[in-house]
Amino acid sequence: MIRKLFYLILPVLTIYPSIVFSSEPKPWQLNLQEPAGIIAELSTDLHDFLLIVITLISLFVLGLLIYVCIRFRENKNPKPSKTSHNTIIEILWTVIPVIILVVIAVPSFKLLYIQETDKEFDMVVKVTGNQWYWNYEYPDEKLAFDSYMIPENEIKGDQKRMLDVDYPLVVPEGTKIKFLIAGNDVMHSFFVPSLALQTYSFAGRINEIWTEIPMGEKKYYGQCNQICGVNHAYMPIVIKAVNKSEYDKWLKKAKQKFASHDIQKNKLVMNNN
Ligand SMILES: [Cu+2]
Repeated sequence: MIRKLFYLILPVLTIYPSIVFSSEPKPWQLNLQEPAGIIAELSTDLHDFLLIVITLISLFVLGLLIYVCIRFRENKNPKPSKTSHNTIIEILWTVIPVIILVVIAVPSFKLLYIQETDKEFDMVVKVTGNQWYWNYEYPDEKLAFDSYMIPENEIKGDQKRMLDVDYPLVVPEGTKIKFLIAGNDVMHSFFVPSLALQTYSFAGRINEIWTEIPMGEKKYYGQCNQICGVNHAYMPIVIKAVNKSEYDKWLKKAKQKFASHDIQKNKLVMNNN
């Protein structure tokens, strides 16, 4: 009995940590990833609301089509009407969609406003897209490093194929971060679904986006989602949230490890463009 119970719980025990401590796409996933932070939560709410609106409209149109097909079929309606105008219906099919759009606009503009207007951040991270890796820069810490995908034949332990990287973007939990997204060559896109981050990375231009990393140690997985060349599929993004003391420890080590990285390199490239 206990043995049976153990085998029943075993898959849950092995899958559980990856559910709790990371946000990544799951096999056969249908809906959005679990939202993290206020922007992602509001985006998910808007998505769920729109899904209801779209479903109701689609069902209504489908119902009308079925009704028309049956009610006005040739053998039931041999002499078709020659009506070409109906003022009441024309007013209705103009006014009702306008009302629906206004109802959709309210939560949509609210979300846009929050995304664009918040100006208080705990830290700034500059992200630069390259063919085919990301460069992360902490301007306040004078720290920058490259982040490459771990090749399939070098994956160890619970590392995820095509998602884990050698040096993730480490951030402290419970932090509001402003991301400056730049590019060095072709167009890339910085996309982390669970944090609702998605912004183009262009050369010679800086895009801004912010997110709030919630409390809790967790890995947030993302990918470049702008087709950018042969290795487009091999430049994943890992944002690793750790607690404050862990972050300070990491920062100290990283400053030594990446001391040789020339933080000016990206700036020069940006200026030349
Ligand atoms: Cu890319």
